[in-house]
Parts: sequence; structure tokens; C-alpha cells
Amino acid sequence: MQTDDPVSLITPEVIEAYKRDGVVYLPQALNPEWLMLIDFGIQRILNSSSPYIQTFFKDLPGEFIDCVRHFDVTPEFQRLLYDSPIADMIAKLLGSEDIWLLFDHVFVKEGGPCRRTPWHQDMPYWPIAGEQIASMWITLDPIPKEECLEFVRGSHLQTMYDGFSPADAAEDPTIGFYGKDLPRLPNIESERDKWDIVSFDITPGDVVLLHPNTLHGGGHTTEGRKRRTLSARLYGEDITFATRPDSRPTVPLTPGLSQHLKPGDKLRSPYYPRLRPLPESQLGRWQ
Ligand SMILES: O=C(O)CCC(=O)C(=O)O
Repeated sequence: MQTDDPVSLITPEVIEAYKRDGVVYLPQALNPEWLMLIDFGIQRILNSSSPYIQTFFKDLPGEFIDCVRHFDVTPEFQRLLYDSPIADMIAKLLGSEDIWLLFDHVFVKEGGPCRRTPWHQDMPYWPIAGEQIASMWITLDPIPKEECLEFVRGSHLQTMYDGFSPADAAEDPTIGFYGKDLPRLPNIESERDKWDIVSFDITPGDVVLLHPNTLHGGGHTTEGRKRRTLSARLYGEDITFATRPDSRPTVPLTPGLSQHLKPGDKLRSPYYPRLRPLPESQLGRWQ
């Protein structure tokens, strides 16, 4: 049963565990209203002709669909991210009264067995630096821990590696995204016992708070299983613009970013809407 006050789940112990482990599992944090909005939002995106949808592993019966940043065109996600407890939970977790949305990220695995999401960190793909950042990983379907996202505890405090290259992932999941300046990913899957890997049995309503420098990889899905996930990436006051190796664009595509910001500037852009305190523009709609 869900709590009436999800923000109260962010206890001092949870804040401490997030800082130490870079990952925290919170059972039954979100009620069915918010899950329904995510479901409708995902359906809207998948039924659209958005250029920000990609399908990986096209050679397999199961599809792995990745959808980046649909907030502006998905009213369900607007209501979810402005009105649900998500922003308040992350504000408390990060100790920042000001909270912005970096982007919404949807992952769908369905239609048959689907390969693992390769081990990676998110931080190398994003043009940011700072501490006050978290993703809330919310899956709509019940899944056993073997098919859940898996995490290397404490790895957010260690090396930032290159990302994996989606086009090469089936051949070798350690081939670099940028291919320069950052160390190549270790092959975690081939030496799992050397890493402190955790994952969780998921019941709808459960969420995982994930630091984007934590190494994580998604379990495969088996026949008949479907996994629909929203990762909401939110950040606080101390996050600044940072550059990455110049061989590939960062995620999400943000027109004007390097024209308006220099490395070290606070990350402020119309592409990253403020969620807390609720912006004047949102209050204005109610007057
Ligand atoms: O759900 C997955 O398989 C991948 C999720 C992921 O990489 C993320 O949320 O950052």
C-alpha cells in the first residue's frame, strides 16, 4: 500500500544511503494516479512520429525503445512532474529548494526476449557537473530483480568512464561513445563477481533513485514480459554546464546551449523547465 506522504520516505537514512551508494530503492512511493499518467504519456509518445524515439537491437524479436525529452509535447508528463511528489522528493533528497527537469527518458522493452541494456553511467552523456542530481527510475510493470535495472553500489564516487556506443553495443558493450578523453568502460558483465551489484524485485509503485554517475545496466527481458519505464532526471541549484569530448553531441539535444552558457555557468535554459518552486509562468495559467 502506498504512503499518503511520499516525501516522508526521504529520511535522513535514505539521504545518507544515496550519498554513499548512489542508488536507493523506495517501495510503494507513487500512487496509481501518477502511474496512470506515465502509462498514458508513454502511449502518446509511442503513437507519435517523434524524432526523439530510437529503437535498439533491431535484429531481435524484442524491441528496446528509447525516447528522450517529450515533456513539452506530453501533457501527462507535465502534470506528473509539476504536481506529483516526485520534484519534492528529489528536492529533499538533494537538499535543494530549487529543482529543474533535465529531461524525461522513457525505456520500453517489449514484444519478446530483449537483450540487456549495456553497463554504463549517464553522466558522461550529459553536459553537466555538480552534485545535486538524481534520476527517479519508475517502472510500470512488475519485474523480478533479474530483469530489473542493476547497479554497482558506490560507483558514482569513482571514475567517470566513456559511455557505450549504441551502434556497437551488440558487438562489444565497452566500445566508447566518444572514443576519446574518457577511460573505456570495464566489461562488468564478464566479471560480475568483482563488482558490488544490486537490483530489486519491482512492484508497480516502487521507485529507484539513481545517481547518474552510478554504473548501471538493464537486465534482459524474457518471453512475454514487458518493461515500461520512465526515468525522470531532475537537478538542483549546484548543477553547472560542463563540456564533454567533442566527437559526439551530448544528451538531450539542447539548441543554443553552448552559445548561451560557458563551462561552470549554472545550468539554466528554456529546455530545462523549473519544477520547484513552481514557476511564475505556471502560476500565471491559474490567474
Ligand atoms: O531501463 C533501462 O534498461 C535503462 C535505464 C537507464 O539506463 C537509466 O534510467 O538511466
